[in-house]
Amino acid sequence: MKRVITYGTFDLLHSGHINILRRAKEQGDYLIVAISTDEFNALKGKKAYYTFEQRKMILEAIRYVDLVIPENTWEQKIEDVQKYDVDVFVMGDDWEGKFDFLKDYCEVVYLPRTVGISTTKIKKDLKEVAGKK
Ligand code: C2G
Repeated sequence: MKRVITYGTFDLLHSGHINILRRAKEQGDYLIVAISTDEFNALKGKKAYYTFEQRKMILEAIRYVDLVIPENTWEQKIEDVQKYDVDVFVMGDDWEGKFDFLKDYCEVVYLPRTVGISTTKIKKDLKEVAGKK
């Protein structure tokens, strides 16, 4: 059983998120997703539209996802990799190189981001539509 982990906010779920989750699952047999808590998002300078509980429930409904855990800190990754016996760590390549320290503990894979979609773009586009009404 090859175990994979990935991290993120996953707010306003979109095709870019689904693409990374599908490709992360393809790296093994079991995918763990660590979702940023609302408090950790504040540390990341992000304010998610959906609460942690809502984002957790949505991610748990995705066929590629086997387990959802909270991401509370930047420093929990090594502990998570050991605690969940992870073989592969996956992130989008906007994080290329940032988590190479995990190479001492598991395989580290950065996958190309999906071009043209982001939660920020969704929020911006919706604001423009609302402004035109
Ligand atoms: N992503 C993607 N393509 C997009 C948008 C996002 O592949 N168009 C990927 C990101 O690269 C990331 C994942 O989807 O791997 C989740 O993205 P975010 O929710 O924006 O997560 P982020 O804020 O980058 O948090 O400790 C790591 C952080 O929690 C990562």
